[in-house]
Amino acid sequence: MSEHAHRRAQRRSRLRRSAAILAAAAAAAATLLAPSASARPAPAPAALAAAPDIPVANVKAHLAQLQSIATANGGNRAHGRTGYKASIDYVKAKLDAAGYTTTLQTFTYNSATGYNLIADWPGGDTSHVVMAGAHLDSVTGGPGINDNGSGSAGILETALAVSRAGLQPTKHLRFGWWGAEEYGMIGSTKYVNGLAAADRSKIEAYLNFDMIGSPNPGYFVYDDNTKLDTLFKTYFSGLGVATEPETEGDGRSDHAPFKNAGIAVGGLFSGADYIKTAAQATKWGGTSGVAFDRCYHSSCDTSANINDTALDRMTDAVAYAIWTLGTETAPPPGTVFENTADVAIPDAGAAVTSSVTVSGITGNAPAALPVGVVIKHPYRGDLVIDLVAPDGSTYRLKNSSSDSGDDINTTYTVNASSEAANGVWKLKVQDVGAQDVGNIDSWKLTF
Ligand code: DTR
Ligand code: ZN
Ligand code: ZN
Ligand code: CA
Repeated sequence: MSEHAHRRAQRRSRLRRSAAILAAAAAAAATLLAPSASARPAPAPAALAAAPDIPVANVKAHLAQLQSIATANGGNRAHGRTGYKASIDYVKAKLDAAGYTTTLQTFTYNSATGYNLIADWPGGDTSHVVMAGAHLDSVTGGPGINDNGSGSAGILETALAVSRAGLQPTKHLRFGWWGAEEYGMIGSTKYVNGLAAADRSKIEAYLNFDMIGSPNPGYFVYDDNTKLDTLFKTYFSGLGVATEPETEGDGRSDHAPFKNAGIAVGGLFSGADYIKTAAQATKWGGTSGVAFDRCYHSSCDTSANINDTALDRMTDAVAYAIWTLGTETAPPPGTVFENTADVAIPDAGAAVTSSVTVSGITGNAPAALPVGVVIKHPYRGDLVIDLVAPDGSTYRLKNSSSDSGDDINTTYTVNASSEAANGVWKLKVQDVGAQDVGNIDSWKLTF
């Protein structure tokens, strides 16, 4: 038997004796120990001002205008048609009058000129942008009042409420109305791809609102980002309205190009041509066995094709998100982002990871980033440990060795100054030695 194996054998018999003693003690203490919690979310944002109620009558007035525009322009507001440009002109005029800095971005698609409208609210830290967007185009077959006049009017009225309040956010607020979404998110893709990398990384959150007034409504929250998902779920739980994750797939609206660019995305959706189930009708009211919007992409998607309660609730949720995110104050130095969930480490097997989502931190991570690691393992020499930054860069914290000691409870220091602070960081652990097995107990980053 090799010296190494012999030492392990001795350690194992010592461990068996002490394990029996420990087991008895653990049984007594087990009722006192709380099971390890899941990852601790980023610190709750501290909103400096409460969001106002958005008058749904104002939102409906915008929808009436968009309906009139469609009626006057061949029954639609589609890309490349006169009704779309008239819609953009309507929204832009409202924002110019309210003090926004507006930019009309043109592009060509299917040999027709398309338009994006970007509106910046002057002020706020321009290195931290909170953005809300909605596509303004309809299909050619109808006026597109729910799809997507509802989202367009909802963010427009929220933007006007920001102006009425004279809000002075800590972060920079930006709103976008996209062209040619119905042809495959053409306008929003053009916008994102046109951003310099530095400008892209300044967008801390993009919130998308596409169909938020469906006549047989559901309340769906995009589940792409924990913080933004939680923000909307918190709002709706305050109303006593249950929500469901929006699971129709990432590529279904204008948040897709933002997500593909690594920007945190969230949003709300009240349903399209899918059928409301009996359980959903019990939860939300309305009619089961019928589509959330029977007029999806049809000529009957008119101003009569709106559920006012859904539009009201959804638009108030938009305002809540804009006010909360827009007035967040940066977390104080020494903010801890921790994951306390146990993760089993397979013996001499594949690496495992545990994640923490860092948000609200300005700029890059520090040159001396403390990484606190707690691992339960009877032979820590088996373990190789890495820190993985949001962009995938890997930093070696510990190599394997012949260290036969128990457990790891160490704070490593990493020069992570080239890494953007915000995003999903991972601890990656691999057990590379046969026998002896353990688990990640918790780990944390301190900014
Ligand atoms: N594709 C959108 C409607 C749509 C369908 N599923 C989802 C999910 C999330 C947002 C939007 C949608 C359109 O027709 O504009
Ligand atoms: Zn559509
Ligand atoms: Zn849409
Ligand atoms: Ca092992």
